[in-house]
Amino acid sequence: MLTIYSEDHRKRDAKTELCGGVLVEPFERPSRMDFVLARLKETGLGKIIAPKDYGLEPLLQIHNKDYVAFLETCWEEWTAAGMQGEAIAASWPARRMAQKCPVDIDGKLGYYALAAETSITQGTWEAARASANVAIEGAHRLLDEKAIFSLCRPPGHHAALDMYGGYCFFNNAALAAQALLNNGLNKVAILDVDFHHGNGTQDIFYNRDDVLFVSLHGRPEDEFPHFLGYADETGEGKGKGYNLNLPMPKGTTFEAWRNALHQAMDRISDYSPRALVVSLGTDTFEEDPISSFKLKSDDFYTYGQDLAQLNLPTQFIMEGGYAIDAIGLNAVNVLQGFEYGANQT
Ligand code: Q9C
Ligand code: ZN
Repeated sequence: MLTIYSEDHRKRDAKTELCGGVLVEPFERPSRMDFVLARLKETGLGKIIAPKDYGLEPLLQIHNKDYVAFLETCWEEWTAAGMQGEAIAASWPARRMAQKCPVDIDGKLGYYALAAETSITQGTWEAARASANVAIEGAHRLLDEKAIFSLCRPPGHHAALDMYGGYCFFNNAALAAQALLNNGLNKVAILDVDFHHGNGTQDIFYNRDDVLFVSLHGRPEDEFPHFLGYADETGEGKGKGYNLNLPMPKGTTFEAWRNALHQAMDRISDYSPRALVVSLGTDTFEEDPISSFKLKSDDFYTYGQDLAQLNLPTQFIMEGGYAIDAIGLNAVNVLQGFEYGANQT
């Protein structure tokens, strides 16, 4: 399987994450990629190539112009305002307040942030752009390949039309799906197996029927992003029936999770898409420090094999996974399982 990867992710190297009332070293850190790269090399999964730069145009098909401009200048504005630490949102346009973007950088951060854990720093823009390019390159390559691994960092599935947070800035899976559509694959399914609900991806495609979004995740009652991901969110307008959420309780085992996966796969088969994008987070792993499902490393191989049964051109997009020394094993297990399964069918 061909992997797309950019070294530029290293420019995203925040020192702080707001967690439990203190600033900690971010869970989403550059070394995550080293474990995936090491495992890719160890297993000989395939070639690893860098993406081209696709510029801002594809980003503007998914995100608001003013949001993209904010990300580009945020760090500059923050330092120009004389702030000491990294840029963190501290106030929001909450219920019954004006939904207007202020001029002040503190106000802008609150306007565009969906959560406060994600600090914006020098290099965040460059890394997020590189991650988007990794996703878009992968989508273009899927025209000639059966499967692609877009090794994206920073992750993307929490980023919406005009919001960042949950470690995400651009929605890489959405960018990939849109690039596939632009290339004439007229129906695309996105399957999100990251532990967290892909609120950004859901939001972006909520009123569209050309992209089916299906997500397996920790229940919003218990888990981040807390305010989206309920089972009764099924889409709106033309998109009615094209959004499927399968929330699960803390402690969910592979057996229960796999049943949900098969339900997700049935819905995807019924849709008959031309391609599949998998938002691949490995934070469902039992040892993940911020999640609460119970998957073991072998389970990732098993479900990779299951996914091959859909028999679709498939683009895997790296999302979360914070049990850092196991992220390579778990992610590549999915890819190896998929390749094994694809050879059987
Ligand atoms: N104190 C992804 O997996 N909440 N994002 C962390 C830790 C935010 C996860 C709570 C989790 C975001 C792409
Ligand atoms: Zn996650």
